[in-house]
Amino acid sequence: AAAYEADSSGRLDLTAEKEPADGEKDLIMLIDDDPALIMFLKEELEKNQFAVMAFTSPQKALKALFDLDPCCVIMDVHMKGKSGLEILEEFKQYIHFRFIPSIMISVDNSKETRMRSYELDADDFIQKPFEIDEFILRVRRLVKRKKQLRELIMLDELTKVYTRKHLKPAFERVSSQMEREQLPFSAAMIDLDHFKSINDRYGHLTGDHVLSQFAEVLKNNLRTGDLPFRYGGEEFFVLFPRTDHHTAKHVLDRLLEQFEQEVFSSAGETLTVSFSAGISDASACRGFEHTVKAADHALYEAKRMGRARVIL
Ligand code: GH3
Ligand code: MG
Ligand code: MG
Ligand code: MG
Repeated sequence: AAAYEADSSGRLDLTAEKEPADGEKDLIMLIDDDPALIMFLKEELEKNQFAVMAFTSPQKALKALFDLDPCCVIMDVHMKGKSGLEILEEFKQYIHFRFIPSIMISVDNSKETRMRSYELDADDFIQKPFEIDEFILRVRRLVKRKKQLRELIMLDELTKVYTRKHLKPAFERVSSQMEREQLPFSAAMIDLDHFKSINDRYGHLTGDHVLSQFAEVLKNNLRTGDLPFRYGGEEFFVLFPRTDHHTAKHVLDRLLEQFEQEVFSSAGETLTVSFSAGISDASACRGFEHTVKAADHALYEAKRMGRARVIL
């Protein structure tokens, strides 16, 4: 994020880049079976303000991808156990992977390997050994481009959560993944309370501000693998992979408590807002429609019982 910092003469420097805190750094996933190369790359990438998670085992990397949401995946083509090209194919199963740049690295610069990488839609192929400054530059530009593209295509402009058209495909992918791994997963439908009266009393700009602020608090309360969507005007849907419905309720109870403490001000008045939510056990439901229906039904119960609550 750009920071506007005054220099010693008090002038503002609009180009100054603040060093991001550790938690805000873009995470790069590095997969290679050569520990020496990993050490070297990790150090160089960290010097360039990236956070790095390195894996020597492709299987472990594949499992971790789900929770990490990296900004870039760099992987070796030839490794023990599984080839980088096989992993690339498996990574494609994940919803956001389309927008995570993948860079293949290899001493094997044969035309066949390069062709296979590009066929599998790798974003770049870099032969080892490489010049590190050029390498960093290639990583940087891919990360930046894919971020812009991902935001433009997938996120709702006002709230910066996924748009509704991505919900069903995401559900199908998560669902088959959870079935394969025999893990529970849950879903929630959230609806802001008395939102029409907020618009009516304070105007649509205040309403918009409340919506984007809600989405911000929502994202801050979710874990990396959780997926938030804008379902309709003031309705949101969340997929919680690897989460049973009691845990999902706990997450939303905490979110509600936090959101109710947000104080908004408009035209000299202050207001607070609540939401109601319904949770469904997606692993026990029969498919997407059934899961939405069950969450919707629980939401209806929450409204009926007086709003500002989360119902299973
Ligand atoms: P309930 O507690 O029963 O949910 O009442 P409600 O007023 O929230 O429900 P209702 O569905 O009647 O109203 C939803 C309102 O949300 C109506 C619509 O004008 C408003 N809305 C939908 N999208 C947007 C938006 O993007 N910005 C703003 N400011 N308002 C929006
Ligand atoms: Mg190797
Ligand atoms: Mg509504
Ligand atoms: Mg509402």
